[in-house]
Amino acid sequence: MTETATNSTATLNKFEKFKLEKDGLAVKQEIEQFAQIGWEAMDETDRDHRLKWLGVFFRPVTPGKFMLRMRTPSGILTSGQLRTLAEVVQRYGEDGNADITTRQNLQLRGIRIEDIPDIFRRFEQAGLTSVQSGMDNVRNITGSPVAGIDADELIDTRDLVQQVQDMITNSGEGNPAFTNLPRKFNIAIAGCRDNSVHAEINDIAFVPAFKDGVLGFNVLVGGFFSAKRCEAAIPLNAWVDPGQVVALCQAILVVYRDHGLRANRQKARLMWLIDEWGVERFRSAVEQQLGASLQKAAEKDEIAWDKRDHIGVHAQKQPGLNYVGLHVPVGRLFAQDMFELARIAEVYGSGELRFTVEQNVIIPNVSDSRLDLLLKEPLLERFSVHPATLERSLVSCTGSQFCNFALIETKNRALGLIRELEAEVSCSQPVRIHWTGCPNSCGQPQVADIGLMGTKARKDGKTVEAVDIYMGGKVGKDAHLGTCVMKSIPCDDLKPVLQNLLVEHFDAHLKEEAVTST
Ligand code: SRM
Ligand code: SF4
Repeated sequence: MTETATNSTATLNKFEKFKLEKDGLAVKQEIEQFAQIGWEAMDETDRDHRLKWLGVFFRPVTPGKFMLRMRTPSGILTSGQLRTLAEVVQRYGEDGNADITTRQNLQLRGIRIEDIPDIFRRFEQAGLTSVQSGMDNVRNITGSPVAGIDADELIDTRDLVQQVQDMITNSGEGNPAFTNLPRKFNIAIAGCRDNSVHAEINDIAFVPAFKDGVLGFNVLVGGFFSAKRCEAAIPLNAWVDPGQVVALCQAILVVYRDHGLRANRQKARLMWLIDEWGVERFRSAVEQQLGASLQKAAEKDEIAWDKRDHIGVHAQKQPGLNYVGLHVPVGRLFAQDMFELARIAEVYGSGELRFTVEQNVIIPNVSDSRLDLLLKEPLLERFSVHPATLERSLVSCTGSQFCNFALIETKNRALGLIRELEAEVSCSQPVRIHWTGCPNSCGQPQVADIGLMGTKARKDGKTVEAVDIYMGGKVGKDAHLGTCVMKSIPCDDLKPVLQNLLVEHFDAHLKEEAVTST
């Protein structure tokens, strides 16, 4: 890493200092020792921060019970891998469960540090990795959840996503070249027509585009959410052939690693560097690093559809085969659910499963003749192929049950409230309601029709859990971010407010009203 004028050692924040003292990935060699001494005896920086380079997250809310964040490129797992993860949750996860995340990924909970070495051995045998999934690393790389099976896809992005992950993580071994970025980093590759990865909110996004009759990608850069600022990605004015995707990611990461701003963690995401330099200078620096000129962006991209949620039964591009999208309420899974999903994928499909950024699961490759039986499986009573209209599009971050940044409880409240609303309001169209427990925006309220961001408010002289309300997020074609329209609504007062919004903006009717008017 070179030191730029903006990044002199004197101005380094405490995170930059501890990264310089010892690379995050170094804890890989110490994991057996941590397991022996236990979490209470560990050095605090190793425990609270550096372990995240291995995907192991200390949870101050449940001290001693860690969270394990996997990497599942494009959200794809085999049934064998899911079974391994189910065994980990069942055997090692005290009060364990798992959550499907907003990056098509899985997080396991209730894990003890004593069990990590054994768990990592199991991961290795199963071809799984959790490396570099937290802190100043590149997060799980998202791709279309129906890549390779989508009847209307343009580019099958599965291999590309895997190759980018392999480049960044040295095929899961860990790669010191990219373990000291200025901040977290998100990459998405869309080969579909509906932008099913939320390209606009990634630091680098590839969207399909034709240039002179050749199919490749236009490149967007700098999209991010943070507590201080949220920005949609902007065009890099570059078009690349699929064969250049890995090299371009590498070049951008090197430029960001070596020149990204490090003084203030609230101003360290890629967009801040692009702001400081201007996109032209940034593009030139990337070209220099790449050792080649970038072609100008194609005039238009091929994102022409509204975003699909992939729930239900859909014919694949392979004749006679279908993918079946199951709705997993707020993404929460227990070990038994994971075993069942693995079994179902094997019995009815090809033994593959895929997660979506809406925190749901897809079973691909189900033949026409097996569909009826699959649809009768008891698990589908809870993980439905035709969920209730409002619950269908509900997304929620972790919230205060496990996350110490949270200002409110999210998942349980989100589910409880949506079921009450569903009983009282009839809505003919899905409304994408996203909950996020604090301004970090992991639940992506800015992409939602109605986004709910946790905050605190005063009510009757007391501090209570509340939300700021966002509206206007558009996904798919012409995606753009929603904005805050109401502030500090106490959660206890939220139901009538949401009812009004649904009636006024989404053509919903109060059920009582509907009955009296007929
Ligand atoms: Fe996030 C930090 C959970 C997607 C922005 N996020 C956290 C931590 C690690 C905080 C912590 O240590 O407790 C949360 C872990 C809680 C837990 O126990 O589960 C957490 N983030 C999540 C997940 C699990 C939410 C979910 O329920 O799905 C998502 C995991 C994705 C994955 O598999 O890797 C998750 N986080 C996101 C997204 C959405 C996305 O990527 O599309 C964002 C906004 C997009 C972005 O990053 O630009 C997001 N998370 C943040 C931020 C704010 C980043 C910033 O630049 O300021 C933080 C705080 C930080 O990094 O300092 C954060
Ligand atoms: Fe935690 Fe806040 Fe992210 Fe929710 S949005 S998971 S509360 S950091």
